[in-house]
Amino acid sequence: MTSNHKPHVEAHEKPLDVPAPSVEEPTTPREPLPAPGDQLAPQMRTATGVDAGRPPSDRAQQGPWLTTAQGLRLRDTDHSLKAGRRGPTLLQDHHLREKIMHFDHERIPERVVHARGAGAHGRFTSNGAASTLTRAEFLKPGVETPVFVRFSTVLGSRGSADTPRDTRGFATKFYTSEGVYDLVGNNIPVFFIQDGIKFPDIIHAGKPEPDREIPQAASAHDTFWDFVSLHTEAQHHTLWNMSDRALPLSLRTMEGFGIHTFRFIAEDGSTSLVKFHWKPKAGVHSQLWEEAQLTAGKDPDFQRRDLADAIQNGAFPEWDLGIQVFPDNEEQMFEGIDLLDPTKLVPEELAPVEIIGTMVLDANPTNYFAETEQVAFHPGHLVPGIDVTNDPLLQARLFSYLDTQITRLGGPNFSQIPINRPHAPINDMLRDGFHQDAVPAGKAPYRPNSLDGGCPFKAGEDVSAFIDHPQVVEGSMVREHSASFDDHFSQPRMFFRSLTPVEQDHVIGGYAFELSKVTWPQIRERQVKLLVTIDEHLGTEVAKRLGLEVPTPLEDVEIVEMPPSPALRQVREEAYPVAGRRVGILADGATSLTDLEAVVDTVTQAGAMPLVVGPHAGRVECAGGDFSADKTFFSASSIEFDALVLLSSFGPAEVDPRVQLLVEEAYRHGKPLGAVGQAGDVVEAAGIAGEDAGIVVAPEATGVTEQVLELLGHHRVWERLARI
Ligand code: HDE
Repeated sequence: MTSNHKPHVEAHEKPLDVPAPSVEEPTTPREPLPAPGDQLAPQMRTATGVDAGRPPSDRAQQGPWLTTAQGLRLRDTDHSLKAGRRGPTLLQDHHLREKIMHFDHERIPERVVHARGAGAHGRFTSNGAASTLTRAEFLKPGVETPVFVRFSTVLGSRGSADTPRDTRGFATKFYTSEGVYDLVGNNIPVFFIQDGIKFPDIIHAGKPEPDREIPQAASAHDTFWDFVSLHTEAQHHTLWNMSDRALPLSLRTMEGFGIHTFRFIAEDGSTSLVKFHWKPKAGVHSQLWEEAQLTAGKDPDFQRRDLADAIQNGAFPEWDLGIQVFPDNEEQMFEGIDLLDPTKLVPEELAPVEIIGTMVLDANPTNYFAETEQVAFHPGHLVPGIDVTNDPLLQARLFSYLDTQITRLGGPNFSQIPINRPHAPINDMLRDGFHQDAVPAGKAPYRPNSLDGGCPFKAGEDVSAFIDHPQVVEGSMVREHSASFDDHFSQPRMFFRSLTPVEQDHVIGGYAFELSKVTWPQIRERQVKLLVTIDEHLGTEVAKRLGLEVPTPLEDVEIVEMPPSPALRQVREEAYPVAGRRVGILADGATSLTDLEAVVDTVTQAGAMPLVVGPHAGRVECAGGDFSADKTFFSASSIEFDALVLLSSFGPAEVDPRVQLLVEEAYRHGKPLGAVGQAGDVVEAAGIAGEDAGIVVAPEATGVTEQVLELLGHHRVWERLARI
């Protein structure tokens, strides 16, 4: 038995390629430390897109000495220049002035929506399946393209928690050889509004109320429900927001959707309409509402931390990119579904998702502000072979994204910020403006010219120019929408009826929670009427929880009965991979080290993350040796684990109340629980029957762990939840 057993490299431990800090302040001058191995910075491209052939670390601070922004070496930065030791500070203190001036301006406006986000670098590899449909170079077989992804919540401020009930943004920047392509999507396949002109309305309604600026990052308040209950087209997205999709467990376990229909243009000029889907290899998993609320308090950075930890530990998140393909006909309809209406999805059973490539996120950003905060996405960042459609929501977005960066990033040159620099040569005739990083040579930033030898020249199709699709347009100028946009109920009904009973219960609970926070009964009544119209069971159950009479459905609403779409469920028959999932292993002085090692090995071999929870930090003496705890009974919380294995009775007389709480919560949240030997007493003390679903009590550690991992493949013990 080894006494320096290290069951797990702690997720929060610094990566091994960074030297450990000394206890005393280091005083010997040295060059800055290299960035940790899990981090990547934007490639060294010039402001005009050229590979500078230098390491990205050249962007970091240089040299061993403290300097001013001008490179002047400084001897002291702790004392301002004063007239005498106790005298006033002198106006001539140029160092104080520079330091404070810069600090005073460190903040920029947060994004007006999607302010809270986390980013990562990676690469996308195309399998070529789309290359017959689009001439986009990065979708040709085997082409690998660097990407930067930013995930976000929508409503909360930059400092808000990661786990509110909300839609998540899923924005990907592809640095292709033909220029930047941005796929700016969400984790929900439909949107609240059909026309972008209403975006300020839905966002004003969802953001904190303007008088008291509450609640933060929450839709459970009067103005949100006032708007959506008066606005029937919002019902579909709202229903998704009340479902488990709005409570993703991790950014690694979310699907992504482009929502709008886009147009692919092939080499031969033929076109097709497509919808984009990101499919996570780790499966689609969510938190329960109680877990999400606990998490917001215990660890508001839960998802951001999870993403960074996973990448740091080499568990790189992966998604397949897929497309649904539709004929590009004049109606732009498919099986009666309007492809230009962003409140509608096309069930996968009608149009299967064809995989066209895979994305791996394999590096953390080096600097949050420089990269994740300053990255600027835009649905109008397109490449040859991909074009937009007339979806009126998408059309408004094409205005908005450039516009917002001017306020947020301080001028029109934001595409020159390192994270936004294309990996293709730029010759744009755009000049000057705040923060101009390029140094344009020549005299003639206009066309045609002869003074600069005619450069830049117009590109032809042969050199992959972007050619606007010559779509035929006609019609009178009107502020109206197409009649096919009027159906607001068929798809919410189809979505609700596609869910399993336990998922439907969560939706009912979501509505009941949110509407119980609404102060005006009139708004509740109005919304419940819409719910009964969507589905009688949904409306009746929510009405019951709100103490309302069940209203009659809206009259004169035509609903098309659509068959359920099992692809929309998260709870599925087949098991998901357990790689990257977190197994809490509770141990103390009475634990046998052999058992502990067996559990850690079994979990590790399955690709999951073992996290040892012990009575105190540092080394814990136990039966047969000692171990080091990743987490402690006083700091660990049940939300940090997807399953638990107990390796002691945590006595001697009564079970440690902190362990009991962990076990009770994990049980309540439907998590698989394993108890080895004497640990069965803990299960009993928590009032849980040993033969209950998802409870494994047995004498042998490896066998218990294997069964727990098998249960984890289904994410939760669903039959247990159905009863709670
Ligand atoms: Fe956005 N949205 N949006 N949006 N959106 C922004 O752009 C906007 C919409 C989405 O990580 C803003 O740079 C309008 C749909 C994501 O940096 C802003 C409309 C979808 C992100 C903006 C929509 C999205 C944004 C704020 C209605 C899913 C975060 C800061 C016409 C397909 C990107 C910024 C990031 C961000 C406007 C609707 C996704 C103001 C006007 C639909 C993922 O330009």
